Amino acid sequence: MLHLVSPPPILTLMKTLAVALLLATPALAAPPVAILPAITPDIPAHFVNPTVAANADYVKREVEIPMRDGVTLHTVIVVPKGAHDAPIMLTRTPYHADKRANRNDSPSMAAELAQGDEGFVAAGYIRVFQDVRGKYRSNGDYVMVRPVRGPLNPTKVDHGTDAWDTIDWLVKHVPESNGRVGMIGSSYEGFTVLMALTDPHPALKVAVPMSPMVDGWRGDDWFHNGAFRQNSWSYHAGQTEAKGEGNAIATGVYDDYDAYLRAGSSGDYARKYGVADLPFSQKVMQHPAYDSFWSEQALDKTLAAHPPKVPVMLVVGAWDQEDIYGAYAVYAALKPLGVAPVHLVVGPWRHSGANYDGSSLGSLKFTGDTALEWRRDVLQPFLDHYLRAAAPAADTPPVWAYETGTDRWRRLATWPATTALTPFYLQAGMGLAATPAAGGHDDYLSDPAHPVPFVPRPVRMADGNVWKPWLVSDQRPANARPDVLSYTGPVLTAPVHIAGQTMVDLFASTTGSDADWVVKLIDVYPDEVPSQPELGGYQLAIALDIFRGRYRESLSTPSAIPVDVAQRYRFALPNADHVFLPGHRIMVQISSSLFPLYDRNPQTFVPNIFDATAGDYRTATMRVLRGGTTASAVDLPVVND
Ligand code: PG9
Repeated sequence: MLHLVSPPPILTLMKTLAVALLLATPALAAPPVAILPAITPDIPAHFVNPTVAANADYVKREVEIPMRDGVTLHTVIVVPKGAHDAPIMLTRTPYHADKRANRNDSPSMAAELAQGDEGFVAAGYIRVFQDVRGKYRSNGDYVMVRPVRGPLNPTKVDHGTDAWDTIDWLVKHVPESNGRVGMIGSSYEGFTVLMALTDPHPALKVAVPMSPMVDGWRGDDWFHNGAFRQNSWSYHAGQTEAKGEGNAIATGVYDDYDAYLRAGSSGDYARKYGVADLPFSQKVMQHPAYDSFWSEQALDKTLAAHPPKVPVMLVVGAWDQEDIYGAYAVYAALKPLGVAPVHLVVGPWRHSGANYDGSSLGSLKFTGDTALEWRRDVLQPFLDHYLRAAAPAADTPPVWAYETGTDRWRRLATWPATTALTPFYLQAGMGLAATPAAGGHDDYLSDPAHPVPFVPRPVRMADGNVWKPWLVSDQRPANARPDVLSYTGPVLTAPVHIAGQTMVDLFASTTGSDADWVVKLIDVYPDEVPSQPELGGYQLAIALDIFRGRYRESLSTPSAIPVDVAQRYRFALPNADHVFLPGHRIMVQISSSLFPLYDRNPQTFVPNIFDATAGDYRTATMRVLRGGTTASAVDLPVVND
């Protein structure tokens, strides 16, 4: 046992005196320089944790790959230990390559990389992530979705050349590779995959663009049919305030509905919170219409003009809340040309949902992990087929579509499954039927001071739990509003299967001189759903979109709507493959706002809505016509199974 014994008080006193004497006598003190320890830096220039590195089943290399103009791009290469003759999967990202290659700090490559990469790890692939030009650790200038070389990009470089130079370097400098490269990525990363196809390196053997941004005006990130998606402002802040990650917009207002409404026009919001000074915000505000700035960078058109000889699998979610347009547009552009195999996969997913767990979305539950099913059963054999010399032929479906409603994957020969359209006409008494009504109209007052919220308030667009599943959120709150018309068909006694794009054929007038039209095709569930009671009476949007009336005659040249004169608005809703089951009803909701996701239409024609002033925002009576030569309808792509 240890006994602690205090020293006798006389000894303690002597020691204290000795120390005091030493300090008080300068002649006896050591020179200060001699006793100070040397200052050495504690952060090494480069450090790889030797324990992690030794135990890991992979090796991570960081390289700066030179492009043809001398700019270097930061690239992270993750190689399974012992790999040889391995394919390379490349992702080019504006979202921080170091982070993309590091989900967890783990000695296991599968745990280190993202969930969507698990199949590649199991298959022994080399995984590569690269910061695009100008972002994070890559040099050069960042240009938002840098257009292809040409009128909008007079430089010698674009994502096509950068991908080419990167692939060329990889196949020459990664000795474990078999010289075959695939590219994969979602959204912006899907856009960079498509851009690589504008100038494909011969070693690029296969491409998988998921939810790619293709046309920022028609129906992807920035506008839908001319209506501006206001969450773009916070995207500009995050992406372009700095080379690394920018800041969130600090509005000091919890409810986005209030923040946007109080600011005035969307341009006023951008000016109020400083993001209008960002160069890309200015470009957007200078190009509100579908002019050459947008149409010449629409990638479906670029690729159709120079179809790549690389097999492609386009992937998109049925409820993709960010880029629901592009994958189908590229499929429609490339498939008929027959230059290389083009496959389409549509899962019951949100934006980029293909990379995560696909067992559910919002209130919807599926029969299994649909995303894993796709990655394991379709994607991996498809990739192996093109990336491994001795892989067996893959039986890849031309189109693999998850039929919602019946909840099953289906193998289709092509998309859409039909081009025939079956009109469902708006009826008196808020009905919906196969034959046109006799005539008449329904009116509502659209008040820009009280726009229809796209999700129930308080609206928090930055909250992923709100944002990611919003397209499957219950539409009953909108249905309850007096400024939303809801036309509902009878209870179905037989299934109605649609597979394609619903066309809106709306005849309407307004007391204003501009107007937005929001149309939602909805599956109304039975009053009771025994297997999932909370779905009783649920109003599930199958396809919805907004159309800015000033573009009814020309997408590039807006024109005022003549007051009180019926106009025809014909536009497509996003694609859907859905079965309205017996016991359900089909509903069409029509309204004039979807706020604050979309900016408000002032309902007075002004040259540029970003510059609309308070006095321009006016209430208008909207009139939806039924019957005769102005029989409003939704034309459904009904499939006769
Ligand atoms: N939807 C995002 C985006 C893509 C391209 C341009 C702007 C935004 C994304 O998820 O990457």
